[in-house]
Amino acid sequence: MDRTLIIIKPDAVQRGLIGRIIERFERRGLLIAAMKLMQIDESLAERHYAIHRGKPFYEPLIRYITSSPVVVLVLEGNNAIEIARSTMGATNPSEAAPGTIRADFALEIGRNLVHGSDSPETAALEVPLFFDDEEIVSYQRNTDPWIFE
Ligand code: DAT
Ligand code: MG
Repeated sequence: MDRTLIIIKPDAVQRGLIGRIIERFERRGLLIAAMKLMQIDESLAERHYAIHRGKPFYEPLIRYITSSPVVVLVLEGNNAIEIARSTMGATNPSEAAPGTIRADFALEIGRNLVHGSDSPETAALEVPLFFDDEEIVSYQRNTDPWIFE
C-alpha cells in the first residue's frame, strides 16, 4: 500500500470545498489514514516547499499556503500517489482535465485548491512534516476486498 500527503489548501477551506474535495478521494476508494485541520506556519511551509525555493512563484506560494487554515490528510491505497494526482488534475487548473478537482473547481495555478505528493520519495518526506506516527491510523475496511483485488 502506498501513502500520499494531501493538503486541502486555504482557498478550498475558505470556499467551503473541504467536503466535496475529500469526497472525490473517498469515493475512488482511497483509505483515509490521518486527517486534521491546521494552520501552516512559515517554517513548515518553507520545509514543505523547499524544492521550489528561489523560483519566481515561491514567495506568493508561501504566502498562499500560510494565509488561512488547511486540512491535511494521509491517504492509502495501491498506487495512492498517482491516483490522488489524477483525481486532482494538472497543476494549472486551466490545463486540468474535466472531471478533476482542479478543473471542476479552480481557474488559476496560484489557487489550485489541493496538494498531493508527487512520488514515493516525496511522500516519505512530506507525511512526517505534518503527522506524528501515532496520528496515522492503520485499519481495514469491510469494503477493502471490493476495492483492492
Ligand atoms: P503540484 O502542486 O501539482 O505538485 P508543483 O509541485 O510543481 O505542482 O508546484 C507547487 C505549487 O506551486 C503548485 O501547486 C502551484 C505553484 N506553482 C507551480 N508552478 C507554478 C508556476 N509556474 N507559476 C505559479 N505558481 C506555480
Ligand atoms: Mg508538487
